Amino acid sequence: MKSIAKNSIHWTYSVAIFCALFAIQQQKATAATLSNGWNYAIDSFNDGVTGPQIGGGEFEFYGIAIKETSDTAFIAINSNLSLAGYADPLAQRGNINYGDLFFNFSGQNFNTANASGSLFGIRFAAGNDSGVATTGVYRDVTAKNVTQTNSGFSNLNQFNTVVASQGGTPSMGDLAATDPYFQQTGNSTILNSIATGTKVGEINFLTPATLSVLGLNFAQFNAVGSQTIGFSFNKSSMPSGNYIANFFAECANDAIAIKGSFEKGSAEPVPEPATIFGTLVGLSFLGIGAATRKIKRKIS
Ligand SMILES: [Ca+2]
Ligand SMILES: [Ca+2]
Ligand SMILES: [Ca+2]
Repeated sequence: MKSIAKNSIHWTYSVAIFCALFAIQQQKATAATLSNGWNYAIDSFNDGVTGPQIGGGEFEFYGIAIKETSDTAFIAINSNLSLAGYADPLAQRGNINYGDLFFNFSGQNFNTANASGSLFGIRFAAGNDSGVATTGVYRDVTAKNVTQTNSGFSNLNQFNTVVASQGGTPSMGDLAATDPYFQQTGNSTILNSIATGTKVGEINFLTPATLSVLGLNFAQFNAVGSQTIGFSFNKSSMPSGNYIANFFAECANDAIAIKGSFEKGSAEPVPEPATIFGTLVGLSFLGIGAATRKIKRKIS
């Protein structure tokens, strides 16, 4: 009797655990598109605006993917826009390029995070109109509008309206085209370039061959833009936790946002075991019990 009861309890627990795991898997599947460790945000394939052409032109963005190891983050972009940008003598610096890539860990919308200077940013296009001097990872970032000086859209509502009126489907990758995360209306309200920031790390460019070895495969989602741009950076340049990342063309002729999260990196400073031991011995010698308990909590 006893043993049957035990077995039945065990069985009940197993089912409960299985259900919990199943629920977690289900949640993951809807929250992110994961493949070979890459988290993909696939954009509309017909919302890039290239003059009168809607979809498939020079400004079509197809997707962004992000992967991480314990200390490195990898970014890959699939698009028709080259890293040199689209030559245009009327545009600032003679080309319409990629704006900068923003990361927002604050849980607030883009403008609120921007107002408090809590954004992170990556300048990856050396020829764009970024307000920071060199490519790399920046913290305490504020963002500016450069659509005005790159023959671009004044606001997102204008972009969405133009795309839809020509039979395209506007999309912001993991966000709906009209998601209130970004301001939709107003004059020159698309903030797509770093205005100011503090440099905290470099980026290293990756060839398509290296990205392939890392398991990247945009083609499985029919994302077949002519350009695949990739780079990596040390995760110690950014916080861990959930983020929304996004980038626009300098004219806002296409844009993508991706939802993801970084795990705590091994490169983040952790206290040296010897130091902890020394501190604990020191503190107990002084008899500061409460302080010791506090430090113990911090360690665990
Ligand atoms: Ca697109
Ligand atoms: Ca430009
Ligand atoms: Ca888009």
